[in-house]
Amino acid sequence: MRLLIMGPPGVGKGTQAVGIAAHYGIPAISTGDIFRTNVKNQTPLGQEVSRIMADGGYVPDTVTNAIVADRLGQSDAGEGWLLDGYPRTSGQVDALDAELARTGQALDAVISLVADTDVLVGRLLKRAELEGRADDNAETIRHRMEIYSEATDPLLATYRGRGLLVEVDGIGTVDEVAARITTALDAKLA
Ligand code: B4P
Repeated sequence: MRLLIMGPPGVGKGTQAVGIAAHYGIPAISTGDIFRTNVKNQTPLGQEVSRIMADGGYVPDTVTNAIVADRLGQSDAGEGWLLDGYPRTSGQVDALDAELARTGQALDAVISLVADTDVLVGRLLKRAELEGRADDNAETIRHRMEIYSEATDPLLATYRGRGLLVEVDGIGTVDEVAARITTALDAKLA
C-alpha cells in the first residue's frame, strides 16, 4: 500500500496519518516531523531549515527530495508507506514520480483532506497554545496558507487527473474523520 495524505496546514494530516498507517501496517513518513526532529537535535540539516520553517516557507526541493528518497529506501518501507506532507510542489511530484518509476512502484491512492480556512486557523492557534510550535503564530499561519494555495493546492488536480484522489471532509472529531478516510479508501481500493 503506497499512499499520500495531502491538505492545507492544520487539516489533520499528521493526526490522521498515524491511524491510517497503523490500520494498513505501513510506516507514516512525515517530512515535517523529519525536519522538526533535525531542528530539535541541531543537526546540519536542522540548522539549514529552522529559519525557513519558522517563517512558514517551504524547504528547497533538492533537500526535501533527497530526504524522502533516502527514507523510502529504508527496510521498513519495502512493503508500503504513507507520505504525510509530501509532495508539496510540482518539483516534488516529479521527483516522487521518478523515484517510483526507478523502483518499479506505483501509488494506490492520494487522500485529500478538506476544511474551511477559518477552522484551520483556529486549530493551529490552539496548537500554538498547547505545543508552542515556532510556525504556529497568526502571521506565519497566514503565510503558510498562502504558499499552500499557490504551490500545493494545484497538485491535487494532477492526482485527480490520474484517478488517484480520494477527497475526505476533515471537519469533525478525529475519530469521525478517521472513519471517513477508512471507508473512502476501502471503497476506492476494492
Ligand atoms: P507539517 O509538519 O506538515 O505541518 P502542518 O501542515 O501544519 O500539518 P500537521 O500534520 O502538523 O498538522 P495537522 O494538520 O495534523 O509541515 C511543517 C513545515 O515543514 C512546513 O511549513 C514546511 O516549512 C516544512 N515542510 C514539511 N514538508 C515539506 C515539503 N514536502 N516541502 C517543503 N517543506 C516542507 O494538525 C493540526 C492541528 O489540528 C493539531 O493541533 C491537531 O491536534 C488538530 N486537529 C487535527 N485534526 C483535528 C480534528 N478533527 N478536530 C480538531 N482538531 C484537530
